[in-house]
Amino acid sequence: AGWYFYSNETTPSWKKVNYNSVYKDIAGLLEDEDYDDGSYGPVFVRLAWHASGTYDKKTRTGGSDGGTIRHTAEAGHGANNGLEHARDRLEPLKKQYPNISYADLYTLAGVVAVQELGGPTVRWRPGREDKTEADCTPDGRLPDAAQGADHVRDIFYRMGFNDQEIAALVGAHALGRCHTSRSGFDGPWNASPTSFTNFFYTELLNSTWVPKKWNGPFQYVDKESGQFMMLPADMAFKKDSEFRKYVEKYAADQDAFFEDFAKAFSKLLELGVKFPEDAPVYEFKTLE
Ligand code: ZEM
Repeated sequence: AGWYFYSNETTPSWKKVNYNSVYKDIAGLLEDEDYDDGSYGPVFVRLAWHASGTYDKKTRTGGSDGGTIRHTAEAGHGANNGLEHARDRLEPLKKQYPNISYADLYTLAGVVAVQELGGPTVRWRPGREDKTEADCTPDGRLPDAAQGADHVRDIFYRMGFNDQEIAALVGAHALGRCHTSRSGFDGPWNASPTSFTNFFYTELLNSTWVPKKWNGPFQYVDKESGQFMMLPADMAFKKDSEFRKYVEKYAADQDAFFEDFAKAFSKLLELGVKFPEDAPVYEFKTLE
């Protein structure tokens, strides 16, 4: 007795968080009629993806563990422009749940957004730990929208994905839009940017895509209305025959897309994470 100098508090912080409650509170932050198309969902998905997509399987560096995307060094990478909107929106929840790591909060926000905007259930585990600015990865690990299939493969093979998984992941471009103030590109991919659908694939195949006439970076618009867009990297999924097989499959079969997206997105959010052995897998119920 009286031996223990250290606190006898043994519960790790990740176990002190009610994740069902965090899920509900993130869901409560999605809608805002004054922001973009009325929802923070798309930018939450992009935050979760960019937090995770720095992973390099060879050096086992990067990934969502560490929550390093919040540090100036990484937040300042060009590809991460605009993600402060998502981080700032989530910040009150970090105050409300001081035991959740930023790394868990940002990845969970992506899961909530996918599910609440009508997408599939995405399996998610807690237990990521935050790291310091020194753990930020160098710039250049995320894909460049101006490039094609070879570049897309280089980037996603580095993370450990195959062609099928890459084609499933890019279906997230059913959500949200490009902002000239963030990436330089402009416009939404389809008419329902706050619903998780297989419309990325149907639009890609069924619309005629022509170069946009403007002074901005090279991109495509649909010939008929001029309202919707594709990035050069998106068009690679139509032109490349291996990617296109999956585009055709997911355009024809929304259930197949949902199933494959859920698996690949869950894998993305876990790249490089050393989870505690007793971290449970959550399959959250969608609200309402
Ligand atoms: Zn995106 N993405 N992305 N992406 N992305 C943008 C927006 C969104 C690429 C890309 O360059 C861009 C994945 C893959 C790839 C989302 C999710 C996912 C934007 C526009 C660009 C330029 C940013 C802006 O201006 O606000 C490229 C080249 C990709 C690989 C081929 C994957 C994988 C994603 C998730 C699984 C989402 C949801 C958006 C919309 C964000 C918003 O704010 O509306």
